[in-house]
Amino acid sequence: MLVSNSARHPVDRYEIEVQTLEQYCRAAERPAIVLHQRDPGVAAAFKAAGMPELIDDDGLVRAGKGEAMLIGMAVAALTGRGYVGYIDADNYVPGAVHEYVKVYAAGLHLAANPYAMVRISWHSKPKLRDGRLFFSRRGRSSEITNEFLNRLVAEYSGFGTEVIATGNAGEHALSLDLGLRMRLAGGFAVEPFEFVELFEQFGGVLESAHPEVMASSVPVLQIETRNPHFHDNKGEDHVQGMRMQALNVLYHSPVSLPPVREAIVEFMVAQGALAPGEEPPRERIYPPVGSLELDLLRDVLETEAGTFRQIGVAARVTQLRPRQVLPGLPAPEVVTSA
Ligand SMILES: Nc1nc2c(ncn2[C@@H]2O[C@H](COP(=O)(O)OP(=O)(O)O)[C@@H](O)[C@H]2O)c(=O)[nH]1
Ligand SMILES: [Mg+2]
Repeated sequence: MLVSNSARHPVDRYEIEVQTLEQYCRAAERPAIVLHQRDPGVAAAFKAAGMPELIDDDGLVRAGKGEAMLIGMAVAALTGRGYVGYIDADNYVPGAVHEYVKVYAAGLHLAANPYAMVRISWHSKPKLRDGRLFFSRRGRSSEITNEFLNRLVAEYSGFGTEVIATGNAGEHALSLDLGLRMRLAGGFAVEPFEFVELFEQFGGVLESAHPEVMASSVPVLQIETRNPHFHDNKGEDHVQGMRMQALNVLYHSPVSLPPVREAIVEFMVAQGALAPGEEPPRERIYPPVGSLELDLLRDVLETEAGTFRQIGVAARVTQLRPRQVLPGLPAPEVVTSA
């Protein structure tokens, strides 16, 4: 599935993406679903399905990575999928993506648990340094996010740890049985918040709303790949923004502890990202996708979202049934449109 937020003017980049995907689907005999995040019909569908929080002042779904991932998960659910795996769109090496997908499948199989997540820890990120490629083992944002997540784990366990290696992992997959129960954060807070949300809901510190998940535990498999992660370099400001979004969600979590909060504020002030005495801002946290009325979402997507299309072997997509995972959701129906 492609959830795009690419520009449509003056060049319609979205249309180019769709054409490329159509060619791929024809050659590979694979189906795909596409939509544009800023299609007014997509906003109407999420509003109708019960998530008005996703809509901005222009009446469209907010721009942001977490928002795009939420759309992807909802569409996966309404077409009957059991799992969702995410791939960033700015990867320069198709072979690396192939490896991610195999790792997802292997990890979810090995987990042997209905509530499982696989997160990719890439082997290295190449950077240009003095005209040479340097295969750095660490990412500028991940390093910080992981450090503070590990600090939280260490505060609880009493043991220093580096157990969390994938706080910012854009490449990750999970079962929908788990995903539909999780709240997702907006923007670049989305990946680190997944850990925070797992700690909150299933960490055993707060009471869980899902005892059935607690009973089986939630394995998170962090798997290191062989291929380097070669992607678009968006510069220092982008990295700084991403780090702070990660720390904001960790700071405001009810499972965060005073020493961790203090260390976060100290770091932010030292970075010039926070004035002394100020509190870190809050990120947007959306309700679980499982709370959406999926039949309404589908109806409005089909009737109002002009960009929402199924490509390729249509029959294989359309015959799937929406999942009914959480109690209280309306009964699933067969998806009928092509
Ligand atoms: N659909 C959509 N995707 C987004 C948006 N923002 C970020 N992304 C996706 O998130 C990926 C990661 O963002 P990027 O800026 O590359 O961050 P980095 O790789 O962590 O430095 C991008 O490659 C996009 O695929 C958005 O507003 N909408
Ligand atoms: Mg990137």
